[in-house]
Amino acid sequence: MQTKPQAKYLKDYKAPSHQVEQLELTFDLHPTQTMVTAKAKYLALEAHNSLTLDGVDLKLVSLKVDGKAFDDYQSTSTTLTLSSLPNEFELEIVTEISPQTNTALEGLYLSGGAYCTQCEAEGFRKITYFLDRPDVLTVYTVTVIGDRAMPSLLSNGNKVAQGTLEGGRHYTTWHDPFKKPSYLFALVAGDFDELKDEFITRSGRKVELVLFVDKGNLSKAPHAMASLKNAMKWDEERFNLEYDLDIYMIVAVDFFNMGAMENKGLNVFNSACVLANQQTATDRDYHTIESIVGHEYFHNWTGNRVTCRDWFQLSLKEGLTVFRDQEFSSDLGSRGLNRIDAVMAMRMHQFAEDAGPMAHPIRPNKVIEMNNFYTVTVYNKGAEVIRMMHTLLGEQNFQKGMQLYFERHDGQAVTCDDFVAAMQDASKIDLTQFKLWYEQVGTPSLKVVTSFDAELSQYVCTITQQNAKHDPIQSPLHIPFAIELLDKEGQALPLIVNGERISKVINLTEEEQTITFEQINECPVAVLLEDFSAPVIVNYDYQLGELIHIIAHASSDYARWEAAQQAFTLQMREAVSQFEQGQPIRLSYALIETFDKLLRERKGDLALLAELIRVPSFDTLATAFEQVPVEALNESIAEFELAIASGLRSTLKDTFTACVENGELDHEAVSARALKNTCLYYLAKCADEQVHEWLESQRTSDNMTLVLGALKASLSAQLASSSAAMNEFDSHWRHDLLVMDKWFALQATQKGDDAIKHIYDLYSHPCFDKGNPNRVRALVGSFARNNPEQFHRVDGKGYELLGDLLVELNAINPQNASRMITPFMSWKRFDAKRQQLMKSQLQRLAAMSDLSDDLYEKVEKALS
Ligand code: B3K
Ligand code: ZN
Repeated sequence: MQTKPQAKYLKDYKAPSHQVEQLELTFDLHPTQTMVTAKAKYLALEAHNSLTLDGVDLKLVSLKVDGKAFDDYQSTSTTLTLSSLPNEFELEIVTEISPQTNTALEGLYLSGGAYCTQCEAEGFRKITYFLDRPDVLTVYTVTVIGDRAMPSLLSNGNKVAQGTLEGGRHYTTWHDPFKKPSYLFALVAGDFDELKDEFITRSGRKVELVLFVDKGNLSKAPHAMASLKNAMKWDEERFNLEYDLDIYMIVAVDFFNMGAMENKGLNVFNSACVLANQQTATDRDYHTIESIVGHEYFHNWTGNRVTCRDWFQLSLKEGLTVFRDQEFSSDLGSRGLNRIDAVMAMRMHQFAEDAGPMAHPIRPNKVIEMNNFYTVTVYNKGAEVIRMMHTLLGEQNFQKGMQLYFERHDGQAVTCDDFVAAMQDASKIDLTQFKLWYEQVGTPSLKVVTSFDAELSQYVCTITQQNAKHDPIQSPLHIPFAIELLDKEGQALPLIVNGERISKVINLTEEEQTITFEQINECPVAVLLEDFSAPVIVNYDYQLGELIHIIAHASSDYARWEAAQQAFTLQMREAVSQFEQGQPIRLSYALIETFDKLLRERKGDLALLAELIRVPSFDTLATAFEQVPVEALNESIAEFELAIASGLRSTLKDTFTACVENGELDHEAVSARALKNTCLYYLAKCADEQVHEWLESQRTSDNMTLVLGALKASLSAQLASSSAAMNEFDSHWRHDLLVMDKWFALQATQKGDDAIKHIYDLYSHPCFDKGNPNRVRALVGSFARNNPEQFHRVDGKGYELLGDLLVELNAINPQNASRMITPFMSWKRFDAKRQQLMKSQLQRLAAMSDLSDDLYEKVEKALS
């Protein structure tokens, strides 16, 4: 490894040395020689006569202080320090940058033919020398100069001037009246199609809405626009928050490291999170687009108007904004299904992160590369922490807290403590112990023991908290624990404690707590941690019969799904030991019967039913084992699926036929398609002529949800017809790279010994490009995630494939490389052989002389 990159610590936070009064930026765009002029007024806070600015990969062209050339400065590869400065001065810096060669997609870069920027977290320093930290806020005026072949020259705020220049050039000037940190700066220049609309705010102001997409994609923009308008309305109604500028712009680009970015008034989006029509996008894509458009819009208040003091506070804006986007999706769609989605992400990804070498609190205290901390812990667990506060305070008090937070901090850069203080002061609920959630590491667990005393008519529940072993905070947390007790008929019993009726949510604050429920005349079935009321693991010895009772009767959809997950996990533990003893694997008939009954009744939400009968993924089931039993798990999943397919064959067929969908996008049609696809997935495993017909008709339909459902079913069942079907898809969709990503993702799940070779071959497919994060994630990300059989091959070829890619990506795009390394982070959870194989890939990376900080931080942690 090269010289060790330096870590930053939360405890070392120091206020900035200077304040920036205003910033004027001028960009003279050129693919390899863009000139950036930054003129700013600096004001020393306290007595400072030197100023250290951040700057990376910049060519310094000129530097002036108060209009005069200045040479009292020193630079390193990441800083520029000016000395002997007056207290107040104007600084003009000209730098030269090369967008075309910027493959890291951070700072100013070219995506297709368009210029765009990504500055969060620390990309602004790749544009000009500046105090590139979130607590330096200023007012920006930006002039963009470019070729007239690029009609749109965009930046944040409102357009204030434009005009033509010599040599086929023109310019536009933008002014953003709201003070902002540099990470929210954006610039876009290109030739786009525009979808225009408007929104009238509650107070009657007209806001112009513009969506910029690649030429020819206009017909795929209306869903994102509708989502934006829904988000604007929802934020007014639920959070009392109105938009503030006169224009809101969204630009869709093809090369983007993540989903989207909330730059003030000018969001930049990954085109995959904007473009949709029913021929090219699945119902899930539609849902994702709505939620991401909402998320970025909601940042305008939670993130932009009130921002983070330092990057350790990232969850202040991300946890809160994820909570808000989850609520938005739940208010507009199905609350139960949205909760299931959120919990699946927690279990599958966040619990794994918590258990691995990258485990960190939702407010991390040590960071090498900030981009490595846009994690499921900061985002999703952060959102769960906000949700717990919401549960403890209730909607009304929570909204009072939000109002106070904005009253106190609008226009400021603040900390998570400031947020909790507003919640506490507004609600008068003591959150002192609760705040430990910001520091604790790893997933806490709750051991639950219950007993029933018929004579006393009491049901006693003893709950013991245990912090994760690697948690520095070894003391009890404040945990809202929701519980429901079901009687034999499946009715929810009133919860009576000390003679008084209590609510579902119990406050756990001690290491061990005993709750005695009174007036209970028969042993109930307990629904524990209902609605996933806290991000914890519950250990309780459920019997299969109890879980089946919950599946049938619990009052919340979430709890019924959760019981099905638990039932599968319980069965999986048995299956794994059957496999290890060389016995046949069985799935309980009682569970199959339960599913049969549910499918026959077809009550409630069909999409929920589709989720309920689905065997959990390899990654989800893996979390239930200390050491992941790869072969046994793969084998058991396959056997379970086969058992459901054959045991429920005629019911699945009846269900498939009964699910009529009208091709629309309303919840009913979406749910019907979801259940149809789940049925087909199973049916393909024992396909007869009729099933083949159904597969063929879905595959050739003009609805992408149905097409993909059919393809996935055929591939998973390894039907002979699937290879021709895949080829046909390829030739049909080659012109649409976002659709081809679905094809790459499916290719990556192919079984059989030549799967690996197949992926290496696909690197030369005309649509594939290692520089495009969407393509890489579709093919290799999906391989590592959704093809456990091949990825975890004992000959190590799967690991080698990922290792090879990481070596290349390290040079092309370190952020993407760092995301793709995730599967290796859990190497210690596998058997000795696989541990060795994964470790040697990590060591191979560690030995690289040009290892990026992004990968260094993870490799070092994984190996230590
Ligand atoms: N704030 C951005 C994420 C930036 C990631 C930088 N590596 C998108 C979002 O969370 O809304
Ligand atoms: Zn966000």
